[in-house]
Amino acid sequence: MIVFGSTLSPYVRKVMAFGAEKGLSLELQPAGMGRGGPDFEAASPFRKMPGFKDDDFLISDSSAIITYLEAKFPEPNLIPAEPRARARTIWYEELADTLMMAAGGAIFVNRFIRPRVLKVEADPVAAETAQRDLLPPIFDYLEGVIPVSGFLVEDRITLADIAIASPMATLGCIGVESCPERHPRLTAWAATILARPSFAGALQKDQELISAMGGPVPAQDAPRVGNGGKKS
Ligand SMILES: N[C@@H](CCC(=O)N[C@@H](CS)C(=O)NCC(=O)O)C(=O)O
Repeated sequence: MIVFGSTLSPYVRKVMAFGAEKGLSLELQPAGMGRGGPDFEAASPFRKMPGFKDDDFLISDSSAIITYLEAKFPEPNLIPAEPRARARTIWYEELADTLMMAAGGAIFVNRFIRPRVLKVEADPVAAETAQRDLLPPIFDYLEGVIPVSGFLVEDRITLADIAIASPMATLGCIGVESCPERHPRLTAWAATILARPSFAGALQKDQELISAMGGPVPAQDAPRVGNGGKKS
């Protein structure tokens, strides 16, 4: 099975980590932002990553791919069957894919993708606004809901942990992390989830790639996430 894209995209990272937690071997082929080939374009008609191929089956969108993998390889189950746990798992996935990605995307695109990859003008104010105003309320919320078990749902690894950890991993690659003083539980949870083999290998390669490309453009005036908007 082939996943088209780059794990710098949290959507791609989510699919790769989900497959790894299931013990699947998913081959990652570079695609997106001008790269790819006929299979990627057939899988992803709007050229968004991830695309996916399993024999003659082609599809895109991380949630669609994960739905396919969960149905085809039900064990270990990563989307709970119990109705409330299942709904909460999808809530966390949606939180990651929508609100976290809106905040994280503005930061990552303007500190790394535009200046270092595309080499076009970036919008540092959009990045700083997202870091100051959009990310802290999400991190505050997560700080309040992470159970002592260290897993978001059913006291075991599920799609919920994988989905929320994925954008945090990408942001961590450019030095944007939760503040351990304000978000001790979230910070410890993220460190534990991202140390799992399903994340750790790709993460190290992504960090090396970002460094090799010059690292993120430093924030001009950005506060640490969660220190009340004060400069660190
Ligand atoms: N809802 C989609 C979102 C996919 C998406 O927006 N991917 C971004 C990368 S994070 C992308 O391919 N951007 C490149 C582009 O728009 O050309 C999913 O869950 O897979």
